[in-house]
Amino acid sequence: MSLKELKSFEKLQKHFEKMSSLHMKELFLKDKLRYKKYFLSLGGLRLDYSKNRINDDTLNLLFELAKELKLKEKIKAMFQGEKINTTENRAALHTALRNDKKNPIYVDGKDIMKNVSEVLSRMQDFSDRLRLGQWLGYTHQPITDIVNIGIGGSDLGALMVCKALKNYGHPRLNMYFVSNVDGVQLQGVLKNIHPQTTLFIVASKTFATQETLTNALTARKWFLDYALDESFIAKHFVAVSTNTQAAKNFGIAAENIFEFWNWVGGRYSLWCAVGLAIMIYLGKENFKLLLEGAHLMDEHFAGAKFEENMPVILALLGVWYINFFDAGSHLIIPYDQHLRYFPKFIQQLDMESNGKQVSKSGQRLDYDTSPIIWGDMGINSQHAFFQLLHQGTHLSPMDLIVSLSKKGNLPGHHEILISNVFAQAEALMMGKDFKQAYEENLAKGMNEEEAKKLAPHRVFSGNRPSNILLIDEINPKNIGSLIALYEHKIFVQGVIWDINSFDQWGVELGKELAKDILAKLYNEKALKEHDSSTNHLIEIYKEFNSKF
Ligand code: G6Q
Repeated sequence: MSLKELKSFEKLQKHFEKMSSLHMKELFLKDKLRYKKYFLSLGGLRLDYSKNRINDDTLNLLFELAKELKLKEKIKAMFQGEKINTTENRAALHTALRNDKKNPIYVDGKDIMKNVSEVLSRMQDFSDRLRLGQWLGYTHQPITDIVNIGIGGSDLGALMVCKALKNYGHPRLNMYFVSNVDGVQLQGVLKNIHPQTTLFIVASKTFATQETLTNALTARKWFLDYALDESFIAKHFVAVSTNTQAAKNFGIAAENIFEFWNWVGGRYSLWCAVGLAIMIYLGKENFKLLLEGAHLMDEHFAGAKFEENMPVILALLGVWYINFFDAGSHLIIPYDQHLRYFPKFIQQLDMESNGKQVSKSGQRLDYDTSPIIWGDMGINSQHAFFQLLHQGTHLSPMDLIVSLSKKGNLPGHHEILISNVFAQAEALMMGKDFKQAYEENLAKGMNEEEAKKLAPHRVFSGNRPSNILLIDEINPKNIGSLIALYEHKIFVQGVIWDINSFDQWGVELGKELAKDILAKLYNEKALKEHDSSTNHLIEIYKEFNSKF
């Protein structure tokens, strides 16, 4: 049965017809307790979702929809390790990676918690030695620079967390992340580091990703050109992978390989060995707090009733806008400089998970799924694309994220930051009508004709939804909770849309074609026929570079 045929969906459709013409201003006027009713907190996170185009009926119908789709049972299935990633026949058990009670969780009849603990303690031992200056390079010098080579899920999570928690980073360590196969990125990093004091982490779930292996091979050559002896590689290269054999074949010593498992999706993997860079930089205690924060959100998600469940509410609000208001995008707008990579991280997490067009059973869907996730730093965006958000023709719901704590900020800066967050949300919701704009123009000294002419350009329709997510302070525990909040929000939406949030076939086709085109660029035997435009472009490239 399609989502659209469900009883609760039909009821929501009717309800939408009423709600779509209501202005939030009126809802606030009608219900004095709205600010309090639509507010939740958990650990160091507080969510104000009162500035949404909803009332109690909306929420109740959305909860009914979730119940009709057996959300509770599906959450349980994920936590218990059922193979919910059906197209790859795998569980999706990132929650097991932060299962601090270590209660057994079974995959194929085997308790996976033993392996999780073992790898975690190897990571702890390694990062301790490195941080204490006991893990030495081949000339007996402590490591000062860490280069994580990986892409997508093997890059963005570690990069985002290391940037977010820079204040907790080890003062001796410089962290670099290389993902692009455009050599400019790696060259830029190599200029700043020295082979004697650098550790490369080659992070790749499959250990078959062309970009990562190319960058790793170039880094290896750069190292050996200086160090001259292959046996020194063991002091300067470690790998993170589910494919330990491929990592060994690459030349990484068995004791330098940190394993993870196919039941951890790439974009959900920062909690295990893919987070090695994080653990080295922040230390094992802070890594533990990151896991604890995520675990707190896990327990809340699995245990709280829908009415009080942060990920469930965020997800259902998204469904409300995407499937009823036809909102095609959703914005992630952090205001704290530390969170500047957060939109990029959520972009992958959401769009790779829920950017799907068929149901779990392979039926073409007749409703929209993942919105286009976009966003950037709030203050900067206000001076750039916020124009469209206030006065454009698209409805783009958003999450505005900011920390409450001003600790460590420059005097007077944090207050300006906060006042902008609150002001934006208010302006988006309240807007400004023609009468207000006209009267303001008159007050500025315009004559009636001028005031009337300019007024439409100064009208803000308002009624534009936003969630405000307040983080008490940017610390490892709260960042753990924040990431898990979005992981679970995305899971809930996947359940509502009946899609597999844990595969990513969409990234495969381009990879295959690129390999074939690469062979053509080198005049090697290629297997595929390409279209005339692609063949033309290949010829242009070859001819252009034949001169060099
Ligand atoms: C994540 C995706 C994808 C993946 C990269 C890198 O969920 O599967 O972003 O992480 O393609 O893959 P490897 O880790 O296998 O190199």
